[in-house]
Amino acid sequence: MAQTQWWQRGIFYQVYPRSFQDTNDDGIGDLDGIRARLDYLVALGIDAVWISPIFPSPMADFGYDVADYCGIDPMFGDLEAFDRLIEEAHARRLKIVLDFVPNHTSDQHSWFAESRASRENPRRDWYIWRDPAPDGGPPNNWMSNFGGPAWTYDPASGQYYYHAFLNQQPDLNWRNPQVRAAMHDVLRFWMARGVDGFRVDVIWHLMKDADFRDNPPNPEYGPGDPDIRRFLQTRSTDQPDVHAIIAELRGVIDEYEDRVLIGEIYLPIDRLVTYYGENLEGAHLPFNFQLIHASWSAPRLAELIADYDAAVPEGGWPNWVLGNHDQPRIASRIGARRARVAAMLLLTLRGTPTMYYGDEIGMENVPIATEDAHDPWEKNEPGLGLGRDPERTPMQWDASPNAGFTNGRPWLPLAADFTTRNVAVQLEQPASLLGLYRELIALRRDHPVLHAGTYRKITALGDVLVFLRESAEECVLVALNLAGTAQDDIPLPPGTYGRVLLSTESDRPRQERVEGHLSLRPNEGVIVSLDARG
Ligand code: TEU
Ligand code: CA
Repeated sequence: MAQTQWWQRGIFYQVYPRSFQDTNDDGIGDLDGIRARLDYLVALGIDAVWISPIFPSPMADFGYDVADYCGIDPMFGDLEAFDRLIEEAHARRLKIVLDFVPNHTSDQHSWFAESRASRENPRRDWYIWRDPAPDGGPPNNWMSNFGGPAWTYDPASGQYYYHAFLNQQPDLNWRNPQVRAAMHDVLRFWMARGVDGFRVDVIWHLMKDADFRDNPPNPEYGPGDPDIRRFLQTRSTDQPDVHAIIAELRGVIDEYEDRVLIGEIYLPIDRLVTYYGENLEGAHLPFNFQLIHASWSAPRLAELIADYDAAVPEGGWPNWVLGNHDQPRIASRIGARRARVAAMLLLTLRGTPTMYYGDEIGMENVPIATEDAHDPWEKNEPGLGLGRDPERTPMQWDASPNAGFTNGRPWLPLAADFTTRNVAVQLEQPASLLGLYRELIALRRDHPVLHAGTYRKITALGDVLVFLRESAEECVLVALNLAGTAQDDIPLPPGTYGRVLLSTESDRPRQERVEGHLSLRPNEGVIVSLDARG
């Protein structure tokens, strides 16, 4: 087995800082709160914490509208609080990964204030300004991801500026070398402070068609779809020249030792894997969201896992994401029972796993009425179920008021079930989802084959997904029953017998010997160590 990097062996855990832990009773999580919970993360067994944006921001998109890349929003703390967090995390051998949002700034960023001041301003070209179409309308048909046209008219200077997201999030012009240099310095600023890497927001958006040609219509667009689905984003995103930009970012990352570059990319597999770079000079980990969009059946999962595993280029490292702050909770997508099987899948697949805070205790979407929505997407395109507040609710720590998240009024409501579904309760119950996550993580650490071995698809037998992880030292079989009925006839590979290392059903005996066939209960997943029959 070749020497692996920490970001290949390890497990990433996303913290949405507003909702993790509040320490000053304003109802919003903060950096001191994350620091106060580091021991929990150590006990869970994760290796790296990715923190969604904590920079000064008017919070039009909850921090994804950055007004100063080299500061901390007072809501979250200050640079001293950040340094304390880094220091205490590193003392526990935890890595800290920040969210870098290079595609757009806040409209309150001083760069944009200068840029919009006049056509002659030296920073005019730092953003994307275009003349109106002949009829006075927007320069082309590009739509905003959060509804409506992606162009906003500036009457003072008579031009439109481009924003792939809110009009409070103007896109930077990455063709401008000054923009690139300024943003490279931002990465250096944080790495010099000890940051271990970055998750790069919408990295596939950074370059747009140089001629700003229209996007083609999307033949699949239909009623109930958000505006962004009207057109295929073939001109506004995923341009061939983005890879040179990313290679430059990677060059900056590589100026420091042991840092990681993760790219957020929503694209089909064949496009996604181009973000490793032709010669692996791109992102270390282009986020793989296949499990988020998959229909949860064994044949479908077997197919997409095989497709992805085969598409990752030689020398590139795979990764898997089960949830994030933009997507419905996994427990709500597939149900509580199968969330246990999903945990086993995430932690036994080949590739770095990324977990989303609260998924380890089975947190579910919390219904938020449109009139109570915070998420601008829900406000702009109400009632389509697009809102992302439900998966951003406060972490459920214990049964005390507000789940131990805050002594104030939480910015989003707590789940109704927090007195029974919380960290404190589940830490006491080995059979809980949290108990299972901890065992899976420990197993992944103790059995290097689970993070470093090859992947071999065996088959999808009915609704049972079966695969092997293999290395020179060990061979492990994973069998996941996605059906609500028992499955009795899962054959072991010829000439082998197995010992059960772990089951999602806590009362299944460890080290149970299996010969010939494996029996699974409804929604049961097992990890079996295989040996040759002597
Ligand atoms: O998300 C990018 C993105 O494409 C999302 O709009 C996604 O498509 C949507 O949420 C539904 O899947 C990133 C951030 O993760 C998100 O929170 C930000 O709002 C967005 O970029 C703008 O920075
Ligand atoms: Ca706070």
